[in-house]
Amino acid sequence: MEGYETLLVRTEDGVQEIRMNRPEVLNALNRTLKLELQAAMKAASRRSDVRVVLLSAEGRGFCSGQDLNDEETDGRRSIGESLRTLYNPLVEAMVGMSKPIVAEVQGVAAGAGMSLALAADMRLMGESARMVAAFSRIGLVPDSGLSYMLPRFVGLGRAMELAMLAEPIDAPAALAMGLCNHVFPDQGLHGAAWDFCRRLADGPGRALGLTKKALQRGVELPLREALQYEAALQEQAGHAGEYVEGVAAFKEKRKPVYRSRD
Ligand code: T3D
Repeated sequence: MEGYETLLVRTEDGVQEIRMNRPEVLNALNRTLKLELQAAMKAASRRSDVRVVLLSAEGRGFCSGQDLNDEETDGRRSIGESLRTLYNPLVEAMVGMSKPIVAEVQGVAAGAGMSLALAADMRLMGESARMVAAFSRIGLVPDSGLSYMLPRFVGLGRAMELAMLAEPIDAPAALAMGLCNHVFPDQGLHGAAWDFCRRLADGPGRALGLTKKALQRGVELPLREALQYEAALQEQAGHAGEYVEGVAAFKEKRKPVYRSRD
């Protein structure tokens, strides 16, 4: 375990679990949690023994968004400033990290909590989990990347409805819309999330980091530029030991080994 006030962090088998730990408020994001998440993501990015990040949460909810008791809510505070200094750097640290991030969503992911789940690269949900774009319920607009992510996942029309009506999206619906990758029984979710992350950690870490970049850019770029970007990334991957090992393993009819297990 590493020393944070609002996070529990442990690293095992190349996976670092960053676990939000304010269960009494369904992991609402107070200032400390936002700063610690930002610091933990940056630290995970730097550590060579961390190949995959699992973003999880303690208690019955993943994250209920902004802590509505932590800041003034009388309409005078600059929420823009709060986003620019606390939320946006966190989302950018996650999206920019050249390692896979998996969000394990149990219970509710609401408001900025849903944004954090969508900022991860993949999402696993418990069967009773739900996402709520709760912003409009309190007279706000989608933030922390939700306005960017949601239409990319579900299309513009659906995103409008989800953001405006802020109805809960249950796990089967989230799966059907592409908002999550897999749904597991609630009791088995955490074990399944670790197994999923271990499989990623066994993969070619450098190539997976480049894959993340390629797909992120792929949804933005015109075809010709996407092809050029792929070629540039493949040039990097093709000069790395992982490629040599992958091809050698194929020829020797064995499983490739991409990380040391000591
Ligand atoms: O800086 C900025 O402000 C900009 C950022 C904005 C980004 C945002 O995230 S805006 C959206 C903020 N979030 C919300 O509006 C969600 C508020 N919460 C809820 O609507 C509900 O709590 C949930 C739908 C998330 C869950 O409902 P339920 O029935 O499962 O649980 P509950 O009983 O409502 O909550 C349990 C406890 O957590 C409760 O405390 P208590 O009564 O047991 O002492 C509740 O007050 C507390 N809690 C839940 N959400 C928050 C919270 N406390 C502070 N802030 C919260 N967001």
